[in-house]
Amino acid sequence: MAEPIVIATWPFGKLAADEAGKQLQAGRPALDAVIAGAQVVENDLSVRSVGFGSIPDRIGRLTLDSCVMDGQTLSCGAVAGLEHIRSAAAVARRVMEKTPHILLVGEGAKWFALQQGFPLEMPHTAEAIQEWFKNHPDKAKKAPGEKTQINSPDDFRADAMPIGENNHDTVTVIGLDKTGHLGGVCTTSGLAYKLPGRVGDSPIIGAGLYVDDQAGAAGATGVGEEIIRIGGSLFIVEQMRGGKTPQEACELACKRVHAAAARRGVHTASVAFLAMSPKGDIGAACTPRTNFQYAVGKAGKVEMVTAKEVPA
Ligand code: SD4
Repeated sequence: MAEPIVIATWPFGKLAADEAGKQLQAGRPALDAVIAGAQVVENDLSVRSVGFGSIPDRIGRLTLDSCVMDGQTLSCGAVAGLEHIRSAAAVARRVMEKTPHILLVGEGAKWFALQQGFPLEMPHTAEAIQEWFKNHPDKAKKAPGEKTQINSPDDFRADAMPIGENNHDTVTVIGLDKTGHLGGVCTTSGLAYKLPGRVGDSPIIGAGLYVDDQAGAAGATGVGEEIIRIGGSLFIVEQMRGGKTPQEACELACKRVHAAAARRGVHTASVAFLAMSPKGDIGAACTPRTNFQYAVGKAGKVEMVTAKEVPA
């Protein structure tokens, strides 16, 4: 019988690790436990980057991205750009279980969620609306009524909020259950003030998450474009399959991100990875100035750990 363990991104990952850890100790399957953990964060309105209450996109819409993956069967499901439905992770799981597909987006994802019995809800809190009016990039930079024009990637990048204290966007939770199976989930509202329609790494299997009992599991957080560019989570899992430890594999992924940035002549963005081997060994790493902390839940206790920064 395996010793259950759970890891989860950022300080709010503690909430997820607490719940998932309890469920793993009680003998629940890894996927059930990690999704239950992620839902605690999705339901916490004070968390401004996961689930309802999050910072909306550039035009004030709150859209959610999520994926789930089962390490035993490689079954997976995802939603992107999901609006007005509270638990993106639960809908992602339904996509996995009830359809032959992996990813549903936008209106289609919402239609599917409604058809599955999820209620339509208002995602904004009063605080989120006020904050959006105060801070969103177009409001700050344009005169009233002036049209927003996006002509180059820099027009958006310059405005995007850096990853910081209030923009820790994704809860990624990975767990090993008593039967030795791995499960993972990633759920987020994406980058604050993102362009409408923008999808990050979090609902992309292989980018924000990858889970395979035979090799290990990995998840990501940070600027999703840079994670997608290197296929971050699958890269880490394949490194573990090839014999690297979870720590070595996460550090190699950061080096890939640095190399990809150098090839475009730009500074490396904030990204962070965490990983778990099939036996429950863990690792994590991030790019400089990311200050990536993650929660580790084991034997009924949860502690926060700061990840190693990998220099360019
Ligand atoms: C995204 N990876 O949408 C997410 C955001 C995030 O810390 O995790 N930020 O790109």
